[in-house]
Amino acid sequence: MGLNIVGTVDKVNGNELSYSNFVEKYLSKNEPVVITGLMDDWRACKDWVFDDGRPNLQFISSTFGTSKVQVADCGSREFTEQKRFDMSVSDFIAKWVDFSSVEHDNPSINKLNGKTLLYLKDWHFVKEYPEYKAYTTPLFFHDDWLNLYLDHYHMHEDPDTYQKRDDISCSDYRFVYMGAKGTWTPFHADVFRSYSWSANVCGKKQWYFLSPNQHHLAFDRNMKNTVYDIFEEVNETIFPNFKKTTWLECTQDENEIIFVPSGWYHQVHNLEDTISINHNWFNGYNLSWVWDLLLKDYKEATEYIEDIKDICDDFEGLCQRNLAANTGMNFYDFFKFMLRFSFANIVQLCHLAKKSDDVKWCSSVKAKHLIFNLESAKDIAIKMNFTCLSENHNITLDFRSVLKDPVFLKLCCQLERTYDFIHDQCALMKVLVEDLVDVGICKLLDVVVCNPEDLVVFIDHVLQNLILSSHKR
Ligand SMILES: O=C(O)CCC(=O)C(=O)O
Repeated sequence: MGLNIVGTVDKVNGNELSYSNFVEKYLSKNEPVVITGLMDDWRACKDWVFDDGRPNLQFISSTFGTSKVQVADCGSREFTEQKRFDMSVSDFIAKWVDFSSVEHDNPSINKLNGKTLLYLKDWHFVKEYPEYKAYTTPLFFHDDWLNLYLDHYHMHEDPDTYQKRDDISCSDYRFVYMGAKGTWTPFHADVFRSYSWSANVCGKKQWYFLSPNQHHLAFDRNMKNTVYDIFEEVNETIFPNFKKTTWLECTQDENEIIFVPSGWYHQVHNLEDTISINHNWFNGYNLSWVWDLLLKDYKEATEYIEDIKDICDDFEGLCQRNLAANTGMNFYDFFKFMLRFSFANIVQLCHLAKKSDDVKWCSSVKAKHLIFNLESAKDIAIKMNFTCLSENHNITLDFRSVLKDPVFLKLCCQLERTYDFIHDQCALMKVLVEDLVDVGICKLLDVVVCNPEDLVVFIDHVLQNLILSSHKR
């Protein structure tokens, strides 16, 4: 039975789309879109591609060949993913060239010998080659708290896995993907239920999207696993509702960028030899997706070891450790992340209030954005308040010492640059720490936040004070 395709994805010219339109139509509505016209100046599009659109594999192999990367075997499944192994870029490219020459002589080789079809995935290219500047992140995707955070902090630090701290695999979510025609990615939703964007440097991809309000239809009876390949013969006994699903389909061409919203399950096929760049990211608009996933995974982690609860000294600690191991972060990691971003948004807002002579400063687009961010952090803190986090106060951040932390101040400066760039359309400017911390926020300096409830009170306090004081000017 084929898929029931009911629509396609909007395609818009990025040069005719304003940031506020992108937010209004796609980011806040959580709808996919393909954006054209934003990759003209990318170095990757010149260096990595021949004039006829084929990937310049020789260039990539000779320039980056020694890098160690993860390669998926598209013909073999391991649990819910394709089987992966490590390889050097030059070995991967040698096998790709070899495969393509065989395939050229025998076009049906894909089906005969699917095991040879290799797909390079999740190459942390920017981390490995920071000086090379293969591309610039388009304006629409700049408000990226995930990668900004990981440039300054670790998402999860566990004494047991201390030696792995510098492991490049969780250092950021900025990737290069490369694969021959026929390579593909099985049905999934993205890590942390983040947004992603994916840009075709060369080649063509076919995307199949299932909207979040239908994702339950693709799960098994226990809501544990989804279908692996939407084109295989789906077993009706295991997946009784799959036949009711309806799909969006979309072809993404060379030099087009697709925005994948939070929680949309998708499957992707390379219709030609393809190289793509993609980022996973989240911000104030989809933070609630991250929290909802953590809560769901926490419940599953707890249920899984329920039978040892009575004999376990620190059952809650074990659940949080398992959550971090499975999902990549636990409640405490996420709360710390939220605190730092809430503080950073408060610093920006105070700075904006201080430097503006206009009493209407808080109705500027930038101020509204910062207020929105704080409101969404507050909404999540309210939800978090009903969890174990409200009882176990083992996270304490006081505003005064956070403001003295050079790493936090660097993050703040980057966030300020980001919002200047997005809203004032000025080039990415250096922001000085001295400008930022001179914020006249003395009254806030003694605030100490230990739990979600404190965070809610703090955000309310800041918003009321700043906005009230702007009316009094
Ligand atoms: O390009 C691919 O094969 C998969 C990309 C993907 O799933 C994503 O960007 O979310």
